[in-house]
Amino acid sequence: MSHPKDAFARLLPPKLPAPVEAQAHAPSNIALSKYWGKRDHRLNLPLNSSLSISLHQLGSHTRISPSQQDEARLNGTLLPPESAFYAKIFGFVERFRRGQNLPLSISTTNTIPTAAGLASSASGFAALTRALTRSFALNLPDSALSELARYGSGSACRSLWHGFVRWQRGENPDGSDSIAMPLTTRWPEFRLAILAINTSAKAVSSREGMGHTAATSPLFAQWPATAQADCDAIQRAVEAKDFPRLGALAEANALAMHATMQAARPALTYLTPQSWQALADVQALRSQGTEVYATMDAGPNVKLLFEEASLPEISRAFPDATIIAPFAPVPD
Ligand code: 2P0
Repeated sequence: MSHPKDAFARLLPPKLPAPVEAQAHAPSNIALSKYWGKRDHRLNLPLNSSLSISLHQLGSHTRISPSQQDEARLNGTLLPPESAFYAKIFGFVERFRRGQNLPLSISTTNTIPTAAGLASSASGFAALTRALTRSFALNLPDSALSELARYGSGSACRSLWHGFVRWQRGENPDGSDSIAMPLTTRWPEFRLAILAINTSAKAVSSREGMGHTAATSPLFAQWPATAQADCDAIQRAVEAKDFPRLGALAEANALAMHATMQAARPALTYLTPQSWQALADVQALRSQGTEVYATMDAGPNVKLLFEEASLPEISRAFPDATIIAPFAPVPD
């Protein structure tokens, strides 16, 4: 059976023009209903839709210029060509170039504080996609950029916009409708807080972790339908600005995802005793009347969801938290 054409073959001209200097910024994002499992590895297609909130100014800034030879910098440091990070960046760039000899110098700065220990692949691939399309003068809509970014990292397709973003699972075999779109709801009082539990690199990548969970966890069979229903319900809660419903669904969705990992064989454990303590603290605050909920990704750090009115209680309970106002104006 022949493969359907990938997005690069469909959306890019056969021959790229000479690159020019270009730059782009993309925000990081946190999923309120998660992506954890693929239905197609080659096209990087998810089993279910997911819904995220972007992290305002926390994200990646990427600058591209024509060069004598390929080179990449991360936060100002030149990456050795044999490093995994360099291979990831130029593996993705090669999808654009498809063998054409167009060497580039790529410099990425992450505005996510490294201390927050957050994965930056979502914002990194979204910023790289936007910067590459500018450098090669590709006049593509954001929906096409979302599709291209998805090949770098699934979660990157949600990082092309600020605010709430839904990645639609899609149905087409070529993945052309598996793209993200921003929701129109603006929620200026919505807040996130990042509790940095552990900032060192994780031992098991998301990609490996979701593959292992899908392959070995007996609980995984329940996951795609649960996650799809959560995504739809969370979108309705966002549109209704029903914060307690949104928070409860997001927390339950995150715990269900971690339950699938816990049941994997061998178990995949990203949450540490400190993560669980933070969850207990969140639940204690809630029992005292503060509307705060938690979500966790493929790592030990805990992210809190709340509204501006609860900020004094959150700051008192978690004085070291990084607070994010996702709907604050974004400077140019
Ligand atoms: C999410 N995560 O929805 C989920 C929740 C981690 C936990 O998307 O294989 O790095 O590159 O498509 O995008 C992380 O997965 O995985 C992720 P690939 P990606 O935010």
